Amino acid sequence: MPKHDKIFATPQQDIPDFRFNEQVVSVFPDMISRSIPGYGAIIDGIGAICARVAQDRTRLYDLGCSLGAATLSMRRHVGDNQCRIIAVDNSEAMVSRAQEHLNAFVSGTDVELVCADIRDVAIENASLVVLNFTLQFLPPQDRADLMKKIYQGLVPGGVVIVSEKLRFEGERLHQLLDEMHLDFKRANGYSELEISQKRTALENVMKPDSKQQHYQRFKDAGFSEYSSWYQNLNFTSLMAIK
Ligand code: GEK
Repeated sequence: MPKHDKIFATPQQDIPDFRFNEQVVSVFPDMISRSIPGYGAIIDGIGAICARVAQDRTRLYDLGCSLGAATLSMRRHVGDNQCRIIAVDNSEAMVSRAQEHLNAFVSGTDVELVCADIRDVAIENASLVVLNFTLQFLPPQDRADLMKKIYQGLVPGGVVIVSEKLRFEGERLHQLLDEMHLDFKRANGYSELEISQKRTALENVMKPDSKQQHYQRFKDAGFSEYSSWYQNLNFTSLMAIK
């Protein structure tokens, strides 16, 4: 059983910016599944996409891998085609716990776990690159260059998956879907205090884009085919094919 997330359950005087530290790592599976509608379906979908698009002797990247849920899903579905998975996160606490998770399962597919900033990692010979709820944590001005680097590093037919919280350009639509997301969190046992303190902690670190911004970024990077393949309230997963 994953440990229950109670990080924001008691009133805090000064709420520091959210960080992926030891405390977050210890409750992460519970936190992410109670906060992101459709998270489990997206993890399963990443495996299903991987089974179809992974090309022989190429690399699969999981950028911002946290505890390796997407990596494990890819590894379960990739088949025997001599692919290598490269999983990257810049939180040391995440990477060391992810290593324990990966060691718990036997597999014929190599996984290289790297503690680094995804902006500094070379993308080469890739048939699948996954950014599962990671891009939104990158400073907005760095997102276009990362997408260009990914496009350059993909082989023809290679795919990038980008899962994100969405901002909507219509104000009423934005508010409605935002409220429905808060209802989802309430239904999962988060109190008003937890919801509001977490929101404050994330304010400076997580900056969601609109779907239009994502599509424009794919286009500017060189992709001509892209779409959303999953959406639940204001959370989506997009894919683009080189
Ligand atoms: C999952 N993909 O379970 N470089 C490397 N890692 C980063 C950077 C960066 N610049 N910025 C943030 N991260 C996972 C969930 S969580 C999403 C991803 C969430 C890492 C950060 O340390 C954290 O582990 C992850 O991106 C975002 O499928 O918690 O909402």
